[in-house]
Amino acid sequence: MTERTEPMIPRRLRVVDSHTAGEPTRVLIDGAPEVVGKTMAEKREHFRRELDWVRTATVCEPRGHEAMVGALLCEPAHNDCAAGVVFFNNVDCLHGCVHATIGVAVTLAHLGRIGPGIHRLDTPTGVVSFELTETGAVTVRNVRSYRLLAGIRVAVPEIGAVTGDVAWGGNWFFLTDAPAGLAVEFRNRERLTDHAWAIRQALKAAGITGEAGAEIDHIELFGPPADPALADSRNFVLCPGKAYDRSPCGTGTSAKLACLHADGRLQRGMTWRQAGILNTVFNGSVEPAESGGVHPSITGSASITGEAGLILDPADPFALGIPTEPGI
Ligand code: PYC
Repeated sequence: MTERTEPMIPRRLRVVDSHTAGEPTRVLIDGAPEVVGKTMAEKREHFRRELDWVRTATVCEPRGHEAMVGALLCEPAHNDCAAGVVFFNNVDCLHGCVHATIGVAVTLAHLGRIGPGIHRLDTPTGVVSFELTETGAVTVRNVRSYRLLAGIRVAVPEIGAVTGDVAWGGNWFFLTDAPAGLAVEFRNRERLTDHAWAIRQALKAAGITGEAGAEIDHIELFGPPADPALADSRNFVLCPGKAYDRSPCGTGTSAKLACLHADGRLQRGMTWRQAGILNTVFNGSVEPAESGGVHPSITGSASITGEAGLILDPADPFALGIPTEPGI
């Protein structure tokens, strides 16, 4: 029988906080145990299996909150990358995360580890490159994004039939219009949450998934922009832990770009301005990918909001955070 050893829990984790278009990112820059694996996907699995306490201590209450996304900096699997990164939230690891990639870019610049130019980041969904400009804007060239299913109808209890697309943008999304009478506006965030959550449960009950049975854990609702001079569309994105994305969601915008391209509505050289629930905007464009779908580029910016040492006091009953139930 193999003996299970208790994890060595450090007393202090160093983090840099930022927000990208309103959505927070907490970058873990020091103190966490090493994540092990030959690929970033293996490192993510090691983190999920062995180091879940790092996730809960970093982004769950009492130090974090439901909307906070964590990014653990680690050794990249590809040595031409500036860093490796594993993204996580209040309930689990994410596959990819574009707003947090922008947060990581601005954090690395804040720490003096990179300057303006093009850099590569190793992530569990593949190598992502980003360009940091002198003004602090960041353009992320995201992983190949594509629409898997178009015009899928799902029966949602107490709502009725909802039709939408299933697409990959670095996470799995179901994209649909918000219903008549439910405007995509901040004041409606609780009703939008309930609506999106009901769709997510209905997709699960109907066995509608992404590729290889992957759960569709992000729901994206669309409505007209508040100001058509500033944006082409406004979205509300419900994330896996039932927090809504304060930003327009970069992987969600990538999924949207893939659908627009598949519908012939967005070509190379055009810009799609995606507003989020706070009316902040990501600019998106596409390069068609050889194997189908697109390579999206997403431009946004992030502001540093803090630098801290998180203290993990063994006498604190909540030293490792208050875990959120995945099923909520
Ligand atoms: O920007 O890709 C994104 C994202 C995913 C979840 C929260 N933000």
